[in-house]
Amino acid sequence: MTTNVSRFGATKLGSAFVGGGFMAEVHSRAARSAGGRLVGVSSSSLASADRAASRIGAEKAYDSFDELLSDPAVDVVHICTPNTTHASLAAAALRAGKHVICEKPLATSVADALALVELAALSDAVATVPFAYRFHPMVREARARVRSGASGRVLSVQGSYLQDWLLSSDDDDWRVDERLGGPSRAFADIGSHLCDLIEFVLDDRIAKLAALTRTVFGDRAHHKEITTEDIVSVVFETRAGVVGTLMISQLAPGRKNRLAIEIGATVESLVFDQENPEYLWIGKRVGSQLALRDEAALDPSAARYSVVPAGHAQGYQDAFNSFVSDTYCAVRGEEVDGLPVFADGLRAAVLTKAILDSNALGEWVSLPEHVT
Ligand code: SOE
Repeated sequence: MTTNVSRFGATKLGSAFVGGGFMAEVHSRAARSAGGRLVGVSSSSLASADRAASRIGAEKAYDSFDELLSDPAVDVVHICTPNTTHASLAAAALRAGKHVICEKPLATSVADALALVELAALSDAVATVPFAYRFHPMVREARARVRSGASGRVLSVQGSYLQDWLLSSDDDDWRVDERLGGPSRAFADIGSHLCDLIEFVLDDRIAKLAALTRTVFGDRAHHKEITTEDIVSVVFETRAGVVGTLMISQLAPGRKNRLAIEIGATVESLVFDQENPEYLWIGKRVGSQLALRDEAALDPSAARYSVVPAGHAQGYQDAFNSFVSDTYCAVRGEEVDGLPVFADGLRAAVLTKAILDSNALGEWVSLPEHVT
């Protein structure tokens, strides 16, 4: 892999993007903010790669993904294409010796996700999946409080991830189509973020779950006979014995991107809401507090992700920038804590399968301990 030396003398990593939609824009802003050189874009056609390259300010459009992979100026490949293409693109990028950031779901089957984890382990590449909500400072603060024991013993968790952008049958998107999105939609798309965040903050794993899924609209504007789910509800227990519930819906009026977790522990409750990410509610029997991000008061592991001074609101793109920045730090050989890697993408695939199996069987499903 070649790297590019910036005029400041620092090593600039060459970033390339596959796909030209909303997520490619988010990735490209983050890559630029992490000091990446936006080398190029490949998409479904040269014309759409060209449009995406000028929109995000990348140097060139590639005619094909192969051309992107054979460009020695590319160090990191950002995969931002429809879900069912992720696994083969990520595998090709790893085989070409590139570092990879692959959008979630990493793969739409456990077998494919496992194969990618194994392939990444055989290379010296950094291979990450953007579970970017881990990079909100108040999430890190919650994690630090749980880890240090300040919150006491965790007893319960209540999580929800609610959106309304698919609320009506007129709303449509490639994600509803199993052939592009994979067999699970609401869970793989947003429920996976929720479970990742819960397991990350608790440093624990869901051990067994019972799920109920619902496809409200079998027909949408451009898709018929839709099988992917709009709503998922889950009851679960973790390995440490924490009991929890989840509600995941893409048909929740007024909720735009509301990922919320409430942890109930013996000393305090902790509530994080990604539509209000500057705050952590620390609930106590006496003296509850709505804590505003203030780096002076945060655990150092959380203060690291406070990127503008307290009182100057930071949010989604900042968390994403921090994720890409940490990925690039890892590429440069620096140690970073809590980077979501391909094994975390595999974990999401395992959970997704458990959700679909539990719904189909109408039974509790235990998660395999040995996989992740
Ligand atoms: C759409 O549901 C979406 O863009 C997801 O695909 C992202 O992962 C989530 O962060 C925001 O919502």
